[in-house]
Amino acid sequence: MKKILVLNGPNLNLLGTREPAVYGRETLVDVERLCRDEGARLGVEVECRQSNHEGDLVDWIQEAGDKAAGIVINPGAYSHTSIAIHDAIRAIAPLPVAEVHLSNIHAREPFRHVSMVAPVAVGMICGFGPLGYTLALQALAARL
Ligand code: CA2
Repeated sequence: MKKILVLNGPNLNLLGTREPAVYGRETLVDVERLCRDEGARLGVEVECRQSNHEGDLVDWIQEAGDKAAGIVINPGAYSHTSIAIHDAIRAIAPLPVAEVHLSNIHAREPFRHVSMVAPVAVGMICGFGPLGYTLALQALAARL
């Protein structure tokens, strides 16, 4: 069975504990369960990982180049700053990467309007909360 890696970046381990008005009430455990359930429905294996460290995300993106059919990534605040994550995604091309954000980054502070990941992603979904992860999984599964 083909595998899709779902990666979450810094502070997303805090989901459901603070800032519910921005990020909702669902925890990371809830979001990861939603992703695995959607994977089962789509007939793909979903493996979920979260890290607060940029290098972990870079290592996992590189690994996925050998063992996964695609990546769904919410790079958190690294979306706006990380040339390292941009380069790692470029390095595994043409493996498809879908970028997800829970919040609508374009309706927030100007520093969130730019994503370093968007130019190397096949697409980006933002503003739909956890549903965005399921939409991204559907989009990747449709390409397999
Ligand atoms: O909207 C998103 O998914 C973000 O990637 C979330 C990041 C933020 O830096 C991006 O601009 C947009 C922040 C994740 C922080 O998550 C928290 C969750 C609960 C409490 C505090 C932070």
